[in-house]
Amino acid sequence: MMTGESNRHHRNEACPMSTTTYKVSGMTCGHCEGAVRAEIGALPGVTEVTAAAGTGLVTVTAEAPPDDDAVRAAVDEAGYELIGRA
Ligand SMILES: [Cu+2]
Repeated sequence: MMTGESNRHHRNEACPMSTTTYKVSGMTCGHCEGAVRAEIGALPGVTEVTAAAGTGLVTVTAEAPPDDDAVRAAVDEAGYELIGRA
């Protein structure tokens, strides 16, 4: 039996999505979170970004593990500093 093309992505081992958490310094409010989310979210392959000013933690969901240098550049572009992977 054929499976629908639209379902294929969500079948466990065929799914390459990865989630990486980074520590970012300098975020103090929701605007900061939004700026970081927007910049990282524009990187190729990134599907979701969550940012928490309170903890400085930024979680990036992408089709493959993100390039740390690209994430650092995006965070820098937003006006903050990437400390590293959390
Ligand atoms: Cu802010």
